[in-house]
Amino acid sequence: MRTDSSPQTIFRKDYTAPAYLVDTVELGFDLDPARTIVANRITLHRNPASKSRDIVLHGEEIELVQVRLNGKALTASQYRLTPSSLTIPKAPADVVLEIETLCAPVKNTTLSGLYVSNGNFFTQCEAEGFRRITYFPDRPDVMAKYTVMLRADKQLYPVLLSNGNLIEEGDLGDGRHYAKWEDPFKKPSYLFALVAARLVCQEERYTLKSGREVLLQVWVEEGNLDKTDYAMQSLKNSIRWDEERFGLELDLDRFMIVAVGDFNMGAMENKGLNIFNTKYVLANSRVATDVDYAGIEAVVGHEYFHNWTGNRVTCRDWFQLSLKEGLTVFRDQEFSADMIGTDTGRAVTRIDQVRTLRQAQFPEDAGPMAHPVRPDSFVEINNFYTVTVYEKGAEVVRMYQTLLGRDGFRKGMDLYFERHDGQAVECDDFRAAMADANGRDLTQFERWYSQAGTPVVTASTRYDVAARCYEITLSQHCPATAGQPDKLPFHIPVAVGLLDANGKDLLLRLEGAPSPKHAPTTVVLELTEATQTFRFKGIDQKPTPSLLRGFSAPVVLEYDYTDAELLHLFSHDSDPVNRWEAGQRLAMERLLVLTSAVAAGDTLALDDTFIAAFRNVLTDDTLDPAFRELALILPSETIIAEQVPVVDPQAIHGARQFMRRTIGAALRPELLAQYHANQTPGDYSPDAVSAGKRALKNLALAYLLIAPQDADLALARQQFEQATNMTDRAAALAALIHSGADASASLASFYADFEQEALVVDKWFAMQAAAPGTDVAAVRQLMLHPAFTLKNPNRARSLLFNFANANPPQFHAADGSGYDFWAEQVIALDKINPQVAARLARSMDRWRRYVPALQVHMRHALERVAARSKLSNDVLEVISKALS
Ligand code: 0A1
Ligand code: ZN
Repeated sequence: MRTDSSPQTIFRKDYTAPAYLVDTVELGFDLDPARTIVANRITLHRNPASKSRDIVLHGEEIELVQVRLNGKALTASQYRLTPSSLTIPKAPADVVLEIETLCAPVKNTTLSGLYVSNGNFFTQCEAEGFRRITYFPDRPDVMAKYTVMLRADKQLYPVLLSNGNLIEEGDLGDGRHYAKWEDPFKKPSYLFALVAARLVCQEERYTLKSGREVLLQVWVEEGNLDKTDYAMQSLKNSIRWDEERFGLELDLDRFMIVAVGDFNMGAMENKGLNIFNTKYVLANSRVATDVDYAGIEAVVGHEYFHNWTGNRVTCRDWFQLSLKEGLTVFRDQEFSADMIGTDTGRAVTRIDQVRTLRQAQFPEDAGPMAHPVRPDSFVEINNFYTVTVYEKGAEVVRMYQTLLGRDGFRKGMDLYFERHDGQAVECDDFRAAMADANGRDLTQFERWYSQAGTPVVTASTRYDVAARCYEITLSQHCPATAGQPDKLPFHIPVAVGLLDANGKDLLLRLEGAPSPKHAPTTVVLELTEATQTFRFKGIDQKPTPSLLRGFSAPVVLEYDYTDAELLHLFSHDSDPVNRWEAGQRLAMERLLVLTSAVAAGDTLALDDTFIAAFRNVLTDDTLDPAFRELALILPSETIIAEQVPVVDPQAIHGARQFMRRTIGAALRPELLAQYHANQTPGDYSPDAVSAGKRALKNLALAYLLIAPQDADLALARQQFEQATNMTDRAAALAALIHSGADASASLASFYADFEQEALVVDKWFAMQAAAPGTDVAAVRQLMLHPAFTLKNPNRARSLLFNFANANPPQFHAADGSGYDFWAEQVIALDKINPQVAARLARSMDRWRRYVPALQVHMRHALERVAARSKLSNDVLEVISKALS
């Protein structure tokens, strides 16, 4: 919570080295929910890189009992204590500090620091949670070796875990027991973790490629042991993959994953003791969908990969967050793609990444919270765990690989570890390793880290028959963002191909470039100036350009495609990402026309050419079902909103619904045929092929249920009742809810069947929240349901976030009631959990783009929140940036 009236902005340029470095940390915990005693013994030495002789320790919401320096208790006059720090001025060069503090984990609803969830103790220290446990220089460039002694009641907390290796355990005789853990690796405080809990585990001994054996454990509450197989399998796959792709081996003898029901984010990479949101661990076919399974694989991979990219090499300061996050997201994306293995499978994962960027990152980059991948300032670091730092950061890393090739990228990675293992470094160090390992100048590439905003690349082309030459001119500009009015050109890899009239790829020979023995069908053009022209030689007919293949850079690509060219690409492009993209462009053009027509009250129409193109892809059995499903999903209302000058959410919703309804009616026989052709009988398996079939089948069902005939409703009800897995059951229920037909009986039976499964109850709330038939009053009603609570982040997200972000027509109700509700909930959540409140606050980011009548209500709601006297820094930063 805010302690003084104006929150401080922290600037990257103000970085100074720590005055003291820590060698060892010995922590003793006497765990008690209401009164935990933490004894902390640290050895420090003065940092030669600093002139200061003051030891500055961070501390928040903890009670200091005593502090001893080199064996002597300090009196209050010998240190300075503020609500957020403990400073010992003019300290000697070598120091042993012994600090005793108290905290109350059961009262900690922020889920940062040491907290209680369902009666068990957990910690979350990234970014600045360790200071809520003990006084410490809580910054990532202070790395130390930790030994941890845990003492707790044996009955209540039979399992005592911390980082590294268990070196001792035993009974204390008074109903309590202890466990001592030692982490052999130096680490920053944000990677510290402990768990004291009543849990059980699935465990396995696993042999690394080197022959060394390690112990793998997945810890969950009793009753969930039937849901740990997939997480364990994903962990083993991750270990193997990192050995094979990057030559990186697990450096510990023991690696643990622990699931917790109350968690602010997805999971956390604490050294050797990853703590996970249950959502990313627990799965079986009864409760988890294909999307859940994919999420588990990705997040288990992500946290495991952090062991090298984040833990062995960490960040110097939090401005460098993308150094570990962008790189680790890229690694988990590559892992998921490799697990599928096929080219189209890889492309499907790539398309999903592009959708996320457009849905969330492009809007962020164009809104009031826009920031570079490496931000220059922040008020609250927790607000910067963003799609820009994570997903755009991963795109930046991907561009190195696109520019340097897979082998070149690997060389860069090897050099990065050779230089920086055990260090806390900067994004620039990663870029330098990539450049030096490949003898490349990547100076200009730095702008991807320093400049915010989504670059726009505009292409124009010219075909010269006589010269048999095809010219592509690329220009770039980047819109202004807060504090960055003018941008310099980026170094942008633009992968292109050229299709002939039959849809075949032409062999490409780029003028001025060395000609390889075999001419390629895709070349990567390097756009580094404001405008550049590239010439392809020996082109005998005017081709259709396939630009930005594989989405080779996180940019908006503008090119004046004709409908005929897009149809050609949609039927033939050998690059599946651009094939999908052509379909999205065809749809978007029409959606924009329809949106205007709805707003103007004109009659709506959709051309047969478009329907025919969709029919062709839907029925093309040579294409993967997973690809067909993606190709047939229309751009979301959020993505459409980013394309119009002034957002009228009702018009967008009306346009998109009209298009879906028209497709559903026109393609009814084909949709039904695909529905039946893509059944997955037999035992459930979450593999990509089966999941793709289910996705296509369930998309067909959704289209059929937009304006359902009785037979369609019967089909959905039958699927709902007879489903043998959650993917099909949930899809049928969602389709029924969205159809507008009475789904109350199905909703009730679903709830009754799954009320013991928290993650399924989340789905039950989420589905209702996102349905266009659910208005504010209905959401308020759902909040009164006994299973609803604001205290559990997953539950709060399932209802509130889905309403605010996935139900535009109701959230943006004309009377502003959605915004009033939003303001109330941001305020209520902020008292419990500022991090989660600040995320909900972000739902209003784009308010200035809406029609004036809505803007008035939105401003009013924002001001209502801003007027509160006791806002957290988290919410205050988001709201003030929105209003500024
Ligand atoms: N480093 C984690 C994400 C994470 C960040 C902050 C947290 O609490 C405030 C928790 C988790 C990851 O990238 O997975
Ligand atoms: Zn991460």
